[in-house]
Amino acid sequence: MFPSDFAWGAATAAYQIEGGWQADGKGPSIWDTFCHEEGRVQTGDVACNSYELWEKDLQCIRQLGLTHYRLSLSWARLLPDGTTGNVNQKGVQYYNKVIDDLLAWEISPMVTLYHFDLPQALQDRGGWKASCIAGLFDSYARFCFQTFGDRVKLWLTINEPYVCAKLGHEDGVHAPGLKEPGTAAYVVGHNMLRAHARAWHSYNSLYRLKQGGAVSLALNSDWFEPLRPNHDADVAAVDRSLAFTLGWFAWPLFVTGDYPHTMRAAIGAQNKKLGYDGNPRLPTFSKDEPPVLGTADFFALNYYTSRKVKHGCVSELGMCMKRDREAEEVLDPDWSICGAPWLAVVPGGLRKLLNYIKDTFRNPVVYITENGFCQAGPLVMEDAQRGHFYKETIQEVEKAIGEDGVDVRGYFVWSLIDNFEWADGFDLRFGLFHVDFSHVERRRTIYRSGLEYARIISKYKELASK
Ligand code: GBH
Repeated sequence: MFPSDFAWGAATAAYQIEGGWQADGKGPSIWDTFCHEEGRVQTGDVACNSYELWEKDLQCIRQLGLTHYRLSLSWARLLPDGTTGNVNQKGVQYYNKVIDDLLAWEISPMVTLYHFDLPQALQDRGGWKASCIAGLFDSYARFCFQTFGDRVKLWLTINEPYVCAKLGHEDGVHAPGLKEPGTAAYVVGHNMLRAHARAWHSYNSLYRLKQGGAVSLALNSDWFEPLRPNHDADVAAVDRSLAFTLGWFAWPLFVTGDYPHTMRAAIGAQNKKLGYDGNPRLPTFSKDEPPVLGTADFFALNYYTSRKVKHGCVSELGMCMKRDREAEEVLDPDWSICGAPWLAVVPGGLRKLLNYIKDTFRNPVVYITENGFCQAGPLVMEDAQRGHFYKETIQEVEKAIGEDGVDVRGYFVWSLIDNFEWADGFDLRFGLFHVDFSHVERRRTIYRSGLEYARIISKYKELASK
């Protein structure tokens, strides 16, 4: 049983669906730059064209019977050069319409301020590696609270700082495509926490009383288990894996105001082994800045998959996060893999992770802000396996609430519609609706799994109303 006010949602992100990359005065973002680099084929220039076809998305949302819709704002559409000195009114109008339309149908928006698409103008000033980004982000956040906060009550500042930091600045497979292993990601993660905290404090002191909303940020994490449960080294590797993903951000926000000890110790140990005598790599929070501890009004979790881990032998690697973590990920052969090679289907891992969050991060209110399953290769509209996945996953959430007492308030499927899946372009399809990218109309057609999700929602809504 789910409470009658449980949030049943689906999620998208601006760059992945909107297109209109230079429509009506939008400025370029780092993803525009990245995708236009020579050698890359697919771009989000048009994507699902939601900038022009928002009404079609609204129809999808209504067909599913969602109570909530999670979208992100394109910073560069609102503020083309990233600063509030220059506001693009056409961008404001677009998001006003989206928000008003949702509310007209009694659907609550959950709005992410930043989902990977930094204005290029700010990248040119050092991007997330530069300390000044925290203040710039805070101004943008205040602008959004001021402009949309009368109607938006659920805010996420940043989506997946882990992914921005690591894939964008360590591995270089996401924009801005930097490959600076073992250093930049820690700086970026740090600045993202500083930026988030500043925005939360702004909301808290300037808007909370009047607007009455809640502000958090979305953290992604897999669930980890030791490959050999009786090996202490594997158990310690699980600890490190959780510390280097979820703990990296959740510890400062929910527990101590600082990074997990495990993380500091592991990085310190590698610095020693490497004879590295530069900076300590993992930054320290300044006492002169607004505190990070306590700046999340709820816990927003993006969960996709699980891993077995074993103590890693990494001496052959140079300085990098993988070496710092010293944990090798192993896929359990019993877990099936869906369309993406990284996505092992493990619905049960979600319940375990939810329990870990309850126990470790002081029993917070939790929203599952993303969870999904994709297909690749030939199109399958009758995707029974995926429908089954949603059903099973939601049952795990139900048990986490009913049997374990985890305070879960909402569940959002990634994603409403097939979209631009970052480094994988349009080849991975996560949507509840198929999008025909070969035609200008970008026709949306519900998958069987979309119908299944709609059925699940209506069943639980009915149960809750009795
Ligand atoms: C989410 O990240 C994003 O928020 C969303 O925009 C995206 O569309 C969705 O996932 C689906 O991918 O290729 O082996 O390097 C989820 C966390 C972390 C999962 C990076 C994929 C890449 C593994 N993602 N990971 S690999």
